Amino acid sequence: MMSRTLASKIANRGKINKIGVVGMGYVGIPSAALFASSPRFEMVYGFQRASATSGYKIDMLNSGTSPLKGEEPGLEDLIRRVVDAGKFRCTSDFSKIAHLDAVTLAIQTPFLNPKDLIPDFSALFAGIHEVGKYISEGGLVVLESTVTPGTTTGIAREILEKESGMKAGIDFALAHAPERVMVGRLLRNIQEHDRIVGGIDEASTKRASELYAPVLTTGKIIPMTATAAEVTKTAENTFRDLQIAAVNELALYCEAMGINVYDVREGIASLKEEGVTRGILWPGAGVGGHCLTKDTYHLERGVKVRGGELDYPAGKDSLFVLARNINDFMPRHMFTLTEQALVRAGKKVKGSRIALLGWAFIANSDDARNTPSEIFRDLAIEAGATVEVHDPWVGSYPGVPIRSDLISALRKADAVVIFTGHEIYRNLKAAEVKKFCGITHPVIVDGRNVVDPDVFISSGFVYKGIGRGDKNQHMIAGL
Ligand code: SAJ
Repeated sequence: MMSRTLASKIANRGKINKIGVVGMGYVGIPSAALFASSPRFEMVYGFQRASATSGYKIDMLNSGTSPLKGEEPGLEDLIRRVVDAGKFRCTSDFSKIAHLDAVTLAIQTPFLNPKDLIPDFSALFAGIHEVGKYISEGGLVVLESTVTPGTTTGIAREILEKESGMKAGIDFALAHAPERVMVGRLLRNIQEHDRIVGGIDEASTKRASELYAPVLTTGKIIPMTATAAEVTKTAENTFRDLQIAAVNELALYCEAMGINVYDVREGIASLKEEGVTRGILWPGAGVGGHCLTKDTYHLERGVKVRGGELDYPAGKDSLFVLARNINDFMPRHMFTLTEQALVRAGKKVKGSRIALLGWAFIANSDDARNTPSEIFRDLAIEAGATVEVHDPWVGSYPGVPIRSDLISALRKADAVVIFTGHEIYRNLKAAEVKKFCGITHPVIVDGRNVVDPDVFISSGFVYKGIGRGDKNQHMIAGL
């Protein structure tokens, strides 16, 4: 039964006109731009703390420029359009929230220590405190960040009520509507993916649905409770991570059995029939990013936070955490393959020069959050190698010099190790790479199946590839 009180306060406010988006990142920027481009809404404010690390975004956005590098089709134009139209403004003045009908929060929720399931909600809570200080009666607050199930109806609600002196579900609406974006297709994902909308009560779900409906093109609203929405989001990423772990384990088996995992994958993927899908994903050098690397732990923690009785095989690890461990193992496996290949070339890791191609966690993007490349680089340096990192998109990274010039990264390399599937690496020419390495039997280790092993092998390379058991023990040409 809808609580009259909240519904009437929302009705008094009328339609949502003015919106705030807290957190100008990969989620907040495209969301704010789409809200602002909708004729349904009058004005959108993007809220960004004027911090040393991210404060620069405020002026950039207000000059109509996107701070996000990497290919983001349509985003730059859209930002320019809504800024020129005076419908979007970025600010660090959170007091403006007092005049807004709805505020969304899209702030990172990393884990401090996955082992003990301790998340770092400090940035998110700081944002929620700011919103709580200024949210007004009949207003709507939506968490878009991925959070531990139980957070919206629990700690988030408590902070908002304490700061505002009002009651969620009575004086203001509160919901969780998780982001489902991927870098490289941010705008499309927001418009085309169905939107999970989970209110703490019906009135909140209804109000949040009113907020998102205008920016959806093919996507539709899927209403549910706030906690079900939190589980949906954490579980969909956990399932993806599990699928990737399954094909990574298969790749390791194929290497041991001397066969090509990509043949097997094609075979498995060919089984198609009504209701029978074998959604097998792609093996590779590891799983990075801000989502799959942590959402399993949010789901695991949710079971603890919600405190229900869990009936589970005694002493057995969580399948989901095991999947995390397998995917975290892949960069280590890349190191083992590199070590083995150098030995085949009569060398050791110690004293060798390694060209690490790809620092971003995903192809054709500048996003290097939790990149698997870092685990490999640390192992190689620890073992006494010199590592030159190249990436066409990632400009800089704390403590890691990144070259944008491929030739200088390849120069005098004993081994070339591919970690990211950037388009540029799909066009590597064996003869050219060999020329820059300047040796007879350079090593190449392919973590994304982007090069043709036969071409490189016949050019004298010592080749290793994830899942390429059919090639990893090849005869070395010219030896
Ligand atoms: N990866 C593989 N094999 C694959 C797919 C991905 O090794 O077959 C690796 C990628 O190289 C990357 C990592 O996994 O290092 C993550 O890749 P991703 O394609 O999952 O990209 P994300 O993490 O940006 O996007 C995921 C998506 N979640 C799902 O599809 C369930 C996206 O829809 C979410 O919005 C996003 O997480 C998020 O923000 O939660």
